[in-house]
Amino acid sequence: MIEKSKFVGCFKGLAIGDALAASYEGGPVERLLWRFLGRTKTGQRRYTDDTQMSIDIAQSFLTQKHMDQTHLAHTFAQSYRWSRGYGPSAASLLKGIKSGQSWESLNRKKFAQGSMGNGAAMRAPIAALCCLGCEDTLSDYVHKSAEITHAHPEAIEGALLIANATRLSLKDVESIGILQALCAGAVAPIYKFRLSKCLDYVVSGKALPMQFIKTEFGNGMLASESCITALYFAFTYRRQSFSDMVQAICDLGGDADTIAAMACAIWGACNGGLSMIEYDNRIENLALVEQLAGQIYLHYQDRIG
Ligand code: F2R
Ligand code: MG
Ligand code: MG
Repeated sequence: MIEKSKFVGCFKGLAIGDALAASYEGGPVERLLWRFLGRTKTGQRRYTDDTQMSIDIAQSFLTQKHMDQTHLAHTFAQSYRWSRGYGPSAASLLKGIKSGQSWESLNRKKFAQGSMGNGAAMRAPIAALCCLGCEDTLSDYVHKSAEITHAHPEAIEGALLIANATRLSLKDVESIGILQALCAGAVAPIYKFRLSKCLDYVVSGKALPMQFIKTEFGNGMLASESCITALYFAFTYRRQSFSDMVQAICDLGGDADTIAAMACAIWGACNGGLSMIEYDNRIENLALVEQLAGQIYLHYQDRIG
């Protein structure tokens, strides 16, 4: 049986990583903007779209008890606020849903195959939590939660990779075993290539220079430019300090909040939430995040009897 602390660590890790790395995302304009938006009135670090959409997945699951794409699409749309820093096509899709259009009519409107941004992968750890205990539903659940906003096969595969890495981390599978399993199941050539390199580097245990990590795995907003980067950090730092991992991701820059959200969720799934207590009063709404993780855990307990 998986401990509750691992569920809490996964969800809190996602929110903490997102909030701490948000001011390192993007170029000078985005960083400057976040200096004005990045704190609550009481001085806590604000989280971004990564955490908000993860909260939406949790709340929709806890209300509906199963994957209901229409309900989830409306939950995403109702939570949308420009000040959370959503991706541009995600923002216009969510505004379209809010104005009464269906997600099915919008998710291939801007790009013929749909968005291949990392916006589905960034919330995939929480989809994985919702499926623990009946894991044969995981692929379908992640696919359906992703395609509302991200129909492109690379966005969906990125979400599946992050969800499966989370699931296996919760179960204490060793990092090499997790990466081997992900390599064996990879479909898109870019993921096969980057995963096999990631496996080699994690096996070698050597710290890689930042520029090299950027060239090998990417640090951009596409799923293919950020998911393997997050896996590299999560498994390289698995037995090291959480704050050192977050600092390294901030130093890498680019899509730092999202790489941190995914890596920190997996780190938390491996190590549990106790080592994150120091952040409790420093990050917006962590009590809600912890409460949602606890409620999802109750469903897991019910399922496994
Ligand atoms: N939006 C942000 N940050 C704003 C600052 C970023 C900065 N300008 C920068 O360039 O680094 N952060 C949040 O958005 C990311 C998640 O994005 P999501 O939800 O995937 O959004 P979207 O709009 O669907 O995709 C992002 C961009 O990817 C490119 N793209 C997507 N699909 C494409 C396709 N089929 N063909 C070509 N390009 C495609 C577009 O440029 C999209 O705008 C996270 O970082 C989150 O923190
Ligand atoms: Mg974000
Ligand atoms: Mg981001």
